[in-house]
Amino acid sequence: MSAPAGTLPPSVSHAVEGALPVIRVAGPAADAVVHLQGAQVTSWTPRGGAPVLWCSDRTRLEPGAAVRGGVPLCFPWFGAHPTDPSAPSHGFARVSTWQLLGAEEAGDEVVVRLGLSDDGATRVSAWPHRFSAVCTVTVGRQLTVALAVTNEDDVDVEVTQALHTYLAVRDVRTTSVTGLEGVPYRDKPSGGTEMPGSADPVRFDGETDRVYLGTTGTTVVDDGTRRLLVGKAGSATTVVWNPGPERGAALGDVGAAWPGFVCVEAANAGPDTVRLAPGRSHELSTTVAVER
Ligand code: TA6
Repeated sequence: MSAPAGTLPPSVSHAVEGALPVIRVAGPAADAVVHLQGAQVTSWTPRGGAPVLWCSDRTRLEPGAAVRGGVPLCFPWFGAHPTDPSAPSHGFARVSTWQLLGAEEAGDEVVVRLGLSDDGATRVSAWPHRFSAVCTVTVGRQLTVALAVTNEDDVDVEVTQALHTYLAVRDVRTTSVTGLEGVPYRDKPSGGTEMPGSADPVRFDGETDRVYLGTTGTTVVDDGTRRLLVGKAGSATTVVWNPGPERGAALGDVGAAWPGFVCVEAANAGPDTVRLAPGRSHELSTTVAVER
């Protein structure tokens, strides 16, 4: 059953968390929460299962503050802005208010679409271009988040981006991430050192912040109690991040909770930057599914 924006299907409702408006989904196959700020999914729980996404219980639910957890959208730049240190980390999209475009039920899935385009503030930002973006969240037995961006400007634009998924794990110190074996990576904690690929899965014994370039496949996160499959499309970079104890303690909205998550991010960064000619579009997406 489909419904235009304004007339939501029965499984979709408006609510408020802290000071932020959210969309709640209670679908046949899963429940989810999607914030209008950042088009950010903060919760996805398959029916009969446990929550899959980690979200800080200390995060500030206030306009303009980045929410720590779920699936933050990093756009139009990933990480620090390359030339403007005063520009917000991971771009302005995750702290912008998106418009609900519509929601529909399709079989056992519920699809929510949100949109963002340039405005007076973004046009004087560190990325001043005209653009339109649509985020499509599909809530079902798997979660899909897709970010489609169109260059509405009359010059070529460059975009770096990520779907910065926080996955809940029992303890990151006994968790492995497979699917990146043999892939060289940039090691951010050591200043971006180029590291050779490893034959082993990624394991976590301290701050881990790795940018794997030229990656297109699925990764598997195994914490010993469940296996999460993280797929992606339109993405050439995979980022794996956990702050570890010291950096975790320095982040007010993480603190002692740092062992409870790992971020596996479908991204385009560094040499995998997306270049869009006027009128052209690009879609980045990620899927998360529970294997067992
Ligand atoms: O994706 C990893 C990363 O870029 C790390 O370098 C780390 O700082 C993290 O994202 C969180 O960034 P944030 O701006 O949300 O604190």
